Amino acid sequence: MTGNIGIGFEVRGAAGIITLDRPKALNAITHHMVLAMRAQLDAWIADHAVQHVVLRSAHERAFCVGGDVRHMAELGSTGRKEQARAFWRDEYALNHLISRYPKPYVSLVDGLCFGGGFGVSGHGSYRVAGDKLGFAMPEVAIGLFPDVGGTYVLPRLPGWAGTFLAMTGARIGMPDAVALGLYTHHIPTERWPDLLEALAAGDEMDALLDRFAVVPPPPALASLYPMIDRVFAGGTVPAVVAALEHAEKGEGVEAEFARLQLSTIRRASPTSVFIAFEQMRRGLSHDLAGCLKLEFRVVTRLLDGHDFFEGVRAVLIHKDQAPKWQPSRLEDIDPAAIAALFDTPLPDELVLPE
Ligand code: QUE
Repeated sequence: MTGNIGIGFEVRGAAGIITLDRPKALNAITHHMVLAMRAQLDAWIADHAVQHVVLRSAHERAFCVGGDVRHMAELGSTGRKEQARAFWRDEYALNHLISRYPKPYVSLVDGLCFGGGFGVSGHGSYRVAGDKLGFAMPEVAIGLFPDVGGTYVLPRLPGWAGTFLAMTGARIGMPDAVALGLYTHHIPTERWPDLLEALAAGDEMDALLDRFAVVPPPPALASLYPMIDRVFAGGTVPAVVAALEHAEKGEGVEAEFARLQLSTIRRASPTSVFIAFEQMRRGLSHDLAGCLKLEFRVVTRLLDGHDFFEGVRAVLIHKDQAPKWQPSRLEDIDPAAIAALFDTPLPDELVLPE
């Protein structure tokens, strides 16, 4: 059905079904996949046979681990930055279309869902989490930042959970992801074939999802959210780091959690950590389109920088996990330079429909 292009489309009864199928790259989204998905979604708007849309993965291990950043880094480092920018332009426009799609749009998400995988699922009207969901916005680890509308979604999560997820790239499981509202329903993965059948039969999506949904187990982080809210409310990156340094001196699960988050933040690109923090500070003042427009400015500027290429090299290509960031320390980041990444307009800004 899906051939070798990484994505397949099928109309089954009342359901338009999109299947991500690029197993060797854990469904990392290529420019081709973005364009094919866009064209199909546009066509299904006027197709009266299609009552609702379902996005799923062909594989258990991953829903989608993000955009095809390896290829973007290659394009950017070999004189083809405009091709890389065209990918992000089209990806963000797809994220935006999904947020305002005129038919019910549900993603069935199990396994890994990172970055760009959230971009094609998280803005839809319904988001179903399976048992083995692993959600993260891990871009700070590769010198990027939590884009695809992360600027919009993450600061709107309860408390300061979004700032925690953005600055650390922490991976959370299904119960936490549902508790935070990233997903609207938990439906056990073994029930998905029946769910698809009912969607194909034309059952109304809202009632159907409620009928299949079950209550998730307690979130792993439940006891830590009060601490997360205290620490990540810090107001500046140095204040958050100082709060974590204070918390790690204690004992028990909170100190252990603080140590883990500190080591994660210190391994990440310092520039990316500051960008992620700035996204959270600004996101509440913009709608999704405004947030995506800011992200397009930032990603464009990062193509002229160092850390994105170094991060992809160290984490995804050589896998030495030893990126040499520039600047290398959080102390060396100039907040004004970070603000300028967001504030400086481009000659060719991302333009999205009203
Ligand atoms: C952060 C990311 C990505 C990531 C790892 C991060 C990302 C991405 C991939 C990825 C993984 C496996 C592949 C591939 C890409 O990893 O966006 O092609 O085979 O796509 O820490 O943002």
